[in-house]
Amino acid sequence: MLVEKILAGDIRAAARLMRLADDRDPSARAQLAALFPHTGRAHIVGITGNPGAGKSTLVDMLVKRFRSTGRTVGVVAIDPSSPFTGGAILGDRIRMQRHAADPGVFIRSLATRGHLGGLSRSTSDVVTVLDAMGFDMVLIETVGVGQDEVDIVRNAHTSVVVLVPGLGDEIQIMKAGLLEVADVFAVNKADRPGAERVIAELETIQQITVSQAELRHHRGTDNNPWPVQQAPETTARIPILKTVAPRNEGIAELAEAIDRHGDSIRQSGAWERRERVRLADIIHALLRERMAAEFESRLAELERTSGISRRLVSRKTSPYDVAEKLLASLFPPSV
Ligand SMILES: Nc1nc2c(ncn2[C@@H]2O[C@H](COP(=O)(O)OP(=O)(O)OP(=O)(O)O)[C@@H](O)[C@H]2O)c(=O)[nH]1
Ligand SMILES: [Mg+2]
Repeated sequence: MLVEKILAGDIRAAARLMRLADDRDPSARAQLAALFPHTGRAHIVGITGNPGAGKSTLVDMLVKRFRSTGRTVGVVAIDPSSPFTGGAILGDRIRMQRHAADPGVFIRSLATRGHLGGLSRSTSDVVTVLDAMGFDMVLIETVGVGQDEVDIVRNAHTSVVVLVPGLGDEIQIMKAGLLEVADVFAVNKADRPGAERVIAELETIQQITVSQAELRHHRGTDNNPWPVQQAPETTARIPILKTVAPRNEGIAELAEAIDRHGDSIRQSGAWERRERVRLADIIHALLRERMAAEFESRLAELERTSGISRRLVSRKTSPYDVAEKLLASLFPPSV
């Protein structure tokens, strides 16, 4: 059984279950369920920002920093499918190689999947395994573009949004809706001109957007069946850290800001609220995937037995009727 091996810290068993889960192998579900009671301790940190913002370099330095404070670190790198960053995966591998011999570090890359929700589902599975293995920190690197990736960032305990000077990148980030999920800002490439301007801009918009992430959890979202009704506590300003990742500048301070945020949400109860939303999202993703697969196979069956596509085109039936029929077959009316 992979579960016992994983709980005993077997890296190869962990990688194997991650692969099975990513392939949607039916055997993975029971094993993830068996690991679940052993999870809930890891501090899950999302690192997001535009392509090339320096996320991988920051993650690499954060890994070093957290290791030096005695903590173990799991990394989930979501390979951007963007053509602009095609070479990034190889670069990341080389950069990360220095951690390869360290059993306190586990790095897993995930490819962008076709189906909506597939990527966040795969990410959650990897996080479950890493958490069960006892990794103290789990860092998730993603460009944060698209619903799936925003969901991943949203579901971290702490979201670090990486901005860089110039090119109006900060505006792009705002458009992508990432600003409101930020718990910590890192203004990276601070060796370049314009870092102060980005910081000034962030400070201005902060006054409007502060605690949006918190509010969202109180208010509830589409994906949150468990909104909390009481008024949000007054939240601290979102810290803004200046970093020059390749020179290891500002990294200790960034790591500290991440730790402080973790401590503060643990104390305020926001940690638990975030967990509720995160776990509800996993249920959603599982249901979406299973339902979609089930409907597809039943639709294929209809095609085989009654040539449904031809009947649709010739208007003998309608998409509305077919959908109703499939629903009724999956959920027979109770008597
Ligand atoms: N000048 C400067 N360059 C940096 C800094 N941080 C990262 N870089 C460089 O920026 C480039 C991109 O860095 P990555 O860490 O790969 O950026 P990324 O955000 O992970 O990129 P993708 O994963 O492709 O989206 C690399 O050449 C880094 O060396 C910084 O603080 N200052
Ligand atoms: Mg990267």
